[in-house]
Amino acid sequence: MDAHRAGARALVAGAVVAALGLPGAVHADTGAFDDPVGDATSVDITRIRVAHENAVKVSVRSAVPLGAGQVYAFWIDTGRGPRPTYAVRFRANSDFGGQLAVVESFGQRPSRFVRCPGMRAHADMFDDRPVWLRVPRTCLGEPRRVRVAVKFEDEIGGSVDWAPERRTFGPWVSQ
Ligand SMILES: [Ca+2]
Repeated sequence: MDAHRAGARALVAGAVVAALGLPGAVHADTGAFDDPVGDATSVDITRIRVAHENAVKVSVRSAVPLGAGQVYAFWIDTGRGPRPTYAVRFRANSDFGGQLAVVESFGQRPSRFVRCPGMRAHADMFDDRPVWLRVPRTCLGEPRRVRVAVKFEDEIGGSVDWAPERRTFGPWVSQ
């Protein structure tokens, strides 16, 4: 075996160890659920993926291109009882405020806002990437598990698509 190949094998072995988890490695869980294609017209969610790591990252695939006049709304439930539900709304290709709204339920006005400088979002009409929202766990009060609901709305055409269902959360995703 030449030195180059031996080095490559050592690199692969190192990658496997990292994937199996070393002491102190971040445990992570992911969840995904599908939404029907064609259940809405000018907005149409097809798949939601939730990764719960140091941050909660929600990625949303869509069957139709993003456009102006659309609003992407996310709710993150952090647990039963007094643990809050957070809500974030943004538009494609627009400035993102970096504030999490705390809400009692779907459709209610926020009771307060949480500043979250590490929060990031992506929604670009000029690329094919999913719309995504990334919220550090520290901003969410370090929840043990989360579940997510997403609504895409076209304010011009009036088309609305919820995932998984109207005012319904998807499955819990533990950290
Ligand atoms: Ca859909």
